[in-house]
Amino acid sequence: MMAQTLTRRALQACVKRIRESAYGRTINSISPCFLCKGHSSSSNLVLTSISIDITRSFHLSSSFNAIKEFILSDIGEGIREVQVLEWFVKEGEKIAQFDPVCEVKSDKASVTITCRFDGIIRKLHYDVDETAQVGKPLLDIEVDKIKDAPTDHVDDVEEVPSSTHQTIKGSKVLATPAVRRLAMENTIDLGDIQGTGKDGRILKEDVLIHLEGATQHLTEIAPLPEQPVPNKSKSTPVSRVAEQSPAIVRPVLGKDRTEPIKGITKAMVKVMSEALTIPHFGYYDELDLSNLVQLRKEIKYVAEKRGIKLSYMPIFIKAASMALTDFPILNSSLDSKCQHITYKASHNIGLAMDTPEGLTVPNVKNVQSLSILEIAGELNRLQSLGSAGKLGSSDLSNGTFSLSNIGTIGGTYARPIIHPPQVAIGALGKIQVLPRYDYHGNLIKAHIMNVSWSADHRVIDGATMARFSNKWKELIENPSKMILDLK
Ligand code: CO6
Repeated sequence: MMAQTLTRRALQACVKRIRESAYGRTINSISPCFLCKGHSSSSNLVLTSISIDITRSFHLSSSFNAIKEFILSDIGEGIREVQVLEWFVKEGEKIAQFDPVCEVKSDKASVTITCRFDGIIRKLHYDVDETAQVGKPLLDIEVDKIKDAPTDHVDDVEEVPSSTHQTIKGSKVLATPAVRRLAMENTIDLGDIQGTGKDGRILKEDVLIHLEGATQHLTEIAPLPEQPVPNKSKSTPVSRVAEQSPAIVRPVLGKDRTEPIKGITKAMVKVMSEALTIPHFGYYDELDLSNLVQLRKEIKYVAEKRGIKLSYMPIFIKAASMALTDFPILNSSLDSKCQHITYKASHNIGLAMDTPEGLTVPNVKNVQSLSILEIAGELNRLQSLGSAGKLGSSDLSNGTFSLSNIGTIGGTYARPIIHPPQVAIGALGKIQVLPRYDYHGNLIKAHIMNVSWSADHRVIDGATMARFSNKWKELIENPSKMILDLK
């Protein structure tokens, strides 16, 4: 056996077979013919080189009894919980590092979670559709005890320069800068936390669990609001007719259903509650789209030939970007304390999208440097992802201005709600053929669309909104004027 040589490929195959057969059970002996069966002996790689692997495989199987909790790590963007959409694994199944485990959906995007260990799935902590908590176990894996799972808690593998070690209560607190930042942002003293990482290192999960414990404690001690006691002594006067006629009892068909708010609705609750703090003002106008309707008829087929569906939306979006160039304050964001306004360099124009899961607002990035056809292509991509419920967080984040084309469904005017931290949004009504007078006073058929703007009155005034709207309207009503400034 020692003298036999194998090709590198064959060697890898051997190791793989040993691992596979050793996985999850105890191997007491490995015979040479098992190893060498079917392999050529033409290479210069000596079999002894895999003796370590054999031993490792042997140990791997014999020590497959450490159950490790796979904690759902921080996904970022302040996401604290996710909905489990699909499991890719079953209890009792073997899994390897980086294999996909499940798909989860936050209020922002879908994410595929991959495994951090080699092992056997022992327990899935959630059913499909249940809400999984960040920082809590997602599943249990039986792992190799001797293998130190290197990618466990990716954040915590980060090296911390010794100078950043903080001395609390006479002892060093081990934590990565990210964990320290998280603790600092939540005014948590790291000395109060017992680290569960290597050598007592404090992990992000430890901070989150500590934080959650504190929140729970607060909820527990908060007094319940006093309920008003109904005054039974006062009787409501009822008419004699009502007294005499018996109440009509109608059969109840079905029963009430209460379900948790989740997914996109949850995001809507959050964003709209935040938007309530913004003093909105509205500005409305009417546009004659007759020229644009004619132009789109002519260019729609050209786009189609290039595999792109061209609706009006890419033109509305491009015109908005061109107008924003003249009114950059409408493409800005306001900080939560209203101390600073940031003029955004990119025109990332969000569009309200009606998807099977509800309203979502992906955005087309850097519209200022895209052609109308490129915007249309991007819109097509976002629409197909939206209808499949697969929009990613990069598509949904960093929008700087928004448009909502509710006219595809119906309606004329609307009152759109600003998507914080943005400062303005426009809602577009249905394009209708209506009678109007032309420049010479003749009655004509016109394609009319209404626009309803909402802006944050803390930083935007009505005149600015009106001037911006005029500029946008001029471009939409006279699309040939757009050509001059198209980039
Ligand atoms: N009127 C009439 N017809 C229209 C309009 C308007 N305003 N806009 C587009 N269309 C046409 C469009 O040209 C297509 O016609 P064909 O090209 O001849 O097939 C057709 O309607 C369908 O367009 P489609 O939806 O495919 O594409 P479009 O690029 O126009 O819109 C979208 C994309 C993602 C904006 C749209 O699909 C959508 O989801 N709209 C609903 C948005 C929504 O739910 N907004 C409400 C947010 S909450 O704002 C809010 C204040 C409240 C009301």
